[in-house]
Amino acid sequence: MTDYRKMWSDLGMDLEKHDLLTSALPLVYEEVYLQQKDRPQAMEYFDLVVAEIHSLRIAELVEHRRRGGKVCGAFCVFVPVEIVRAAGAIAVGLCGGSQFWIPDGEKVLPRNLCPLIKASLGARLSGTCPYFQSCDLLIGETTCDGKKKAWEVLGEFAPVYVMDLPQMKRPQDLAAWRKEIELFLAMMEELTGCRVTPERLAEEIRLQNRLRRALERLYRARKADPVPVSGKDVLLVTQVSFYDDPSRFIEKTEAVAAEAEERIASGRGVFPSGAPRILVTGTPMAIPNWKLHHIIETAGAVVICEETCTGTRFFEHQVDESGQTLEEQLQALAERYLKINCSCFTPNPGRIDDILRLVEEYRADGVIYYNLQFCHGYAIEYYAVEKALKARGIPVMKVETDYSEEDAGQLRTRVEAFLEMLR
Ligand code: BJ8
Repeated sequence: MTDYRKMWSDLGMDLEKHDLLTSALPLVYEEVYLQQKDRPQAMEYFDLVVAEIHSLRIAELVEHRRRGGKVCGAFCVFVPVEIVRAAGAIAVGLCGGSQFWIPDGEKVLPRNLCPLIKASLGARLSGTCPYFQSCDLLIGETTCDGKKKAWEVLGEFAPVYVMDLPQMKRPQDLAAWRKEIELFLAMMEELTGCRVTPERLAEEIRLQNRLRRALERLYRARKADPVPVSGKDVLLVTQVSFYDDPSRFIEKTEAVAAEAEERIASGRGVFPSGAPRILVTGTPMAIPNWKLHHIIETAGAVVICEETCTGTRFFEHQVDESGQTLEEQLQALAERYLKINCSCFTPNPGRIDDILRLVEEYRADGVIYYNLQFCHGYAIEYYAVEKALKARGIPVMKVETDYSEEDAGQLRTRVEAFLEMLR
């Protein structure tokens, strides 16, 4: 087996601390993933990705940089990765999903802040995340207040570029966002020394659209009853999409989707037909945050869709591929990305329409509203979401939680009571 310690040490990582982080993962993964029954065989690839999470892909990033290429990290699905790649760089998602990084994050950030932000900064500060260590540039964005202020702190430890995302969706906001993407393109060209041509950008737009369609295909399979693949497995696939090589990811995801479709044809499911079907909506779940899905799916229900940024908000809507010039392509990118319904927008009625549509499409029996602690945007938006769901008689429950296991027992009790009510 290859020894990656030299690679990690060359990346400036804290090896002792890193050992602590990686020693816990196999046990958790065994319990949450490997003990599931009758998983699609094609999930083996994703098991391997997790087993080698800090090695195989990192070696590719290191090699890319050795050849003079750049690596950019992003924290939000608003960052147009098509442009990053068209400029010759590799894009990786960096959102922290582990409790391990919280104490380091709290050294520089308030404790009463969203765990995703604290873990993301903690990952950088602790020197235990090789993805952070491999990045030449970190790309932040002005979404929630927590994130946009955290970039100022992060900027003391690494180069950070911030994209200014409008908070409304009026025509002038679209124009401003288009301009922002144009500035982003110029910055990327300067960083990499590569010109973004319409041909290269068209290629990356097509590739990212294919990636979106692969996820869409896998999600479509979840509409069946019995459901052919667990919510946990699909969540993992989506999480991996943020940092895997896009072409390889498409191939591997298509393989899981194809297997799921074969199962549907033969009526085979991973949960019994009639198991309560749960739609999860709310804040993203960065790897290795599998907490809520694990509780739901070990309580006899199945997660059939996520209206989150590690779910439909990431892959819905294609970028129009007909643009021939950079101007047209930038417009198409701006339009597509501004369709994402994050709670940082005011007002944000599109998200409610999405949730209602997805409940119907995926035949959900109930909705669990997943709110990371101290995420005010999503917490406040619950008012409107609950009202809309209740008006249609769709049961909904809100859970507010962090990355720790402290409230797992309490959460389980609440989820079980909700499922009991659905039955
Ligand atoms: S587009 S959801 S990925 S901002 S959970 S950090 S909002 S306090 S992650 Fe997000 Fe982009 Fe929106 Fe999606 Fe802030 Fe809330 Fe934390 Fe969040």
